[in-house]
Amino acid sequence: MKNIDENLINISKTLNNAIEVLAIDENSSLKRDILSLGNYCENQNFRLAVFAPFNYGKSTLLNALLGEKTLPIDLIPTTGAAIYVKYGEQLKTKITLNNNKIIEEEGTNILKKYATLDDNRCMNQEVKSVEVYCNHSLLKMGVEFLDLPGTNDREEQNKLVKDQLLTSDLIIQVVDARKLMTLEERENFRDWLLNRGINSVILVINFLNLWEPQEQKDVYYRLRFVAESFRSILPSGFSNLYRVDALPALRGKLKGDNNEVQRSGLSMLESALQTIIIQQKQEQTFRRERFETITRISHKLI
Ligand SMILES: Nc1nc2c(ncn2[C@@H]2O[C@H](COP(=O)(O)OP(=O)(O)O)[C@@H](O)[C@H]2O)c(=O)[nH]1
Ligand SMILES: [Mg+2]
Repeated sequence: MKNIDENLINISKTLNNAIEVLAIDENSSLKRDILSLGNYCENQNFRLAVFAPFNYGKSTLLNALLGEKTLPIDLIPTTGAAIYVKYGEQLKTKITLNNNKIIEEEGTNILKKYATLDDNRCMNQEVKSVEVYCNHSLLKMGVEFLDLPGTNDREEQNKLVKDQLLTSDLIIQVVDARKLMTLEERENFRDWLLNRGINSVILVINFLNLWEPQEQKDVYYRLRFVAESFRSILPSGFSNLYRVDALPALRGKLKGDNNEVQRSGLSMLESALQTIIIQQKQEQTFRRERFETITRISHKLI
């Protein structure tokens, strides 16, 4: 469990009361940021989010970490909601609609109906939140995964991703080894994360296995150079760059083939994540810094 800072919760409650009294518009950025603040302070779990354009293997990577094909993956833009994956004994999905109706179902089939994009690549407007409960050791430690839509599609999805990044404790930015981080991705990394005070970021290179062995070394070396130019703040001694071939990793997990999982790079990421999360959760000032970041952003909007 993470240290919940009662002072921060009180400040956030006061701000929430203030926006009620002032009857601030439902859709204003200020109201959204203050709601984010409350959500961030009260969430007892450590939230790990994935961030990248669509089709970079974000959902596949989370499935590989989970060791199950839990989240929807496809060649077309798929993830159509912020999907929180939390600990539960049985695999179960809970959908909360905007009218506060709750739909709960065993398994994850229901995600297709409520949490994937429609034929026009739009999100389901009825849905308020999507939670999946899974029995997994990392989740049992008080971690939750957050699967997000891709960033290079529609403005509505971009807005959702930007809000969700603010309330995530650690972010994995997935990089496609075939593209070496486009200018847009580098700008997003800077503008959506670092410039907003979100510094706990890890880069994970996917699709490196599609290159020849010598080319893999060159691509890795060039991405190492890019990763070093970003000031990620992680516990000392940890790299901010990992290589994971997400699909082979998932296949290895599904078959129980440890060698394949090892070769895919997943084992190395898993052990780094475990230690980084344990250390960050012990850090007293961790939440406070992000709280200050969110209030600073809100302040600029007033
Ligand atoms: N060949 C290959 N395909 C992958 C890999 N990772 C993901 N994919 C495929 O890429 C497509 C998009 O993956 P998905 O996880 O839905 O991407 P997302 O939009 O970023 O969540 C799917 O068809 C995956 O099977 C990989 O490591 N190698
Ligand atoms: Mg996805």
